[in-house]
Amino acid sequence: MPNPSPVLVLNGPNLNLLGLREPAVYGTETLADIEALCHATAAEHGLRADFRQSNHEGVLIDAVQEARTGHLGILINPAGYSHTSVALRDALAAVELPVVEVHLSNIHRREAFRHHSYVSAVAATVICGAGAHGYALGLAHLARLVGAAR
Ligand code: CA2
Repeated sequence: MPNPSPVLVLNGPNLNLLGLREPAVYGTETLADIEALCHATAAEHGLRADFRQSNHEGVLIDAVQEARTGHLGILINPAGYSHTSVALRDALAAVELPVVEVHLSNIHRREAFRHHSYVSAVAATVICGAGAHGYALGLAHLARLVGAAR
């Protein structure tokens, strides 16, 4: 396909540290490995992954708002902001695009403060505990939601 439609793949704070620390919790893959997986999976489904990471809440919110013009959907790992950010949740609700939330770890098997995500109520789908493969699952499902799945 010459010009595949973009989906936003957005990664929250500290995910730039993947593979460097806490491999027992988050696996050994780096964020660059996950980015390569996302590019390959998106291409398999006729999409293009616009892959980003930020440690800053406002930068993530700006990216969500900007996705309204030109992106078909959003795959997001909000990381620590899952459990704290009403503002990120509001931005995702306002953008009116299909949202898939992904977590590497199973947040429900971890500390109680990770059991609630503000994002989940505005996500079509939530995937957790599948490690990096969760991104591939999430993109395949997002392709279905936006009508691009093959
Ligand atoms: O399991 C996930 O994907 C999380 O979204 C990861 C977040 C955590 O706050 C969520 O509860 C669940 C943490 C982001 C990565 O943090 C790292 C910290 C140290 C080393 C490597 C990654």
